[in-house]
Amino acid sequence: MTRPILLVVTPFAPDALSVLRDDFDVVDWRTLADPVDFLARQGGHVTAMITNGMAGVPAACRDALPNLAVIACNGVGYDAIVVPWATARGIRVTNTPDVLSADVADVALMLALAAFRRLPQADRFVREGQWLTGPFPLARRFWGSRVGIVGLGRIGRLIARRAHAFDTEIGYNGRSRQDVPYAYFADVRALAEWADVLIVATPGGHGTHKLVGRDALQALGPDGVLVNVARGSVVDQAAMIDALRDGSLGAAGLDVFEDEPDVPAALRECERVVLTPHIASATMQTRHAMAQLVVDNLSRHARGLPLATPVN
Ligand code: 8YV
Repeated sequence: MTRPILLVVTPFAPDALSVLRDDFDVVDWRTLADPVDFLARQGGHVTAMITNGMAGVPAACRDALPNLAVIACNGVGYDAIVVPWATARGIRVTNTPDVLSADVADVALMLALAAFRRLPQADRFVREGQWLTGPFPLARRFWGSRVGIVGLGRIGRLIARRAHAFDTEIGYNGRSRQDVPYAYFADVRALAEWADVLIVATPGGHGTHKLVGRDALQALGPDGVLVNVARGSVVDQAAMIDALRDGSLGAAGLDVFEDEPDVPAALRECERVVLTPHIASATMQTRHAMAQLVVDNLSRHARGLPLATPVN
C-alpha cells in the first residue's frame, strides 16, 4: 500500500522529522529536482504539509494536492496560509502558539534597549579602536519611557510585563480595550504620538497590512523608536526608510522585513537601525518546543485524534 506523503516546505528539525517517518514518507519540497513532475506523479499521495507563516502553501501545490488534509505551520503566525481556502477544502491548519511568546518578547525588549542605547554602534566603537580617541556619544535612556504596544495578544502581554520591569509607562492598540492596567489607544497614530517607542507585536496578514503607516511614523517623531517583531508587512517599510533618512523617525530595531531575507541597502547602511535576521523565536529550547508541537499535531491527525493547536 502507498504510504501518505508529508511535504516539508520550510526548514524543519531533522530529529523531529524522523519521528514523523512512522506515519509518513517525508519529501523535502526544496530539494525536489522536478517539482512539477513530483506533483503530477505523487501529488495525490500528499496528505500533510509542514510550512511556516511566511511561505504558506507554494503556489504550484495549491491545485495539485487533492488529498491534502492537514497543514502544520511551524510558527504562531500563519498569514501566508489562506485559511478560508483551506477550510473550504476540508484542510486542517495548525500553528505553534504560546511556546515562542516569551522568546519573542525578550527580543522585542532587546531591540528596544539596543536602539535606545545604540548597542551595535557602541560595540563597533570599541572594536574599531575609536574609544582611544574619546568617549562614546550619550544615548537616550529606555527606563521611564512610554512604551506603545501594537497588538496586546499573547506576545504583546509578555512584552508589557517585561517593559513594566523597566519602570516604563505602557499603552497599547488593538481591536478592543482589554482588562489590563495599561492605557488603551483605539488608533495606532494616537498611540505613536503618545509613545517614545512603538513595539509592533500584532499578527500579519490583510487585516494589519501597513497598519503602522507614514502618519504613525511621523507621530512617533525624531526621538521615537520603532521596534518590529511581528511581520514586515505591518509597517510601511518605504515610509519608515524615508523617515529614518530625513530624521523624522529617531531609530528602529527590526527583526522582520517586508521581503526578507532581502533587506534593502537603505536599511543595511542606516546608522539609526539595529537589525536582526528574524530570530525572535530562534533559541534551541523554543525551536525544539515548536517542532514538538508540529509533530504532536501531525501525529494526532494521523491517528484521528483532536489536534493540539488547531487554527480552523
Ligand atoms: C519563526 C515566526 O521564525 O512564529 C512565527 O510566526 O515568524 C517565527 O517564530 C518562523 O515561523 C520559523 O518557521
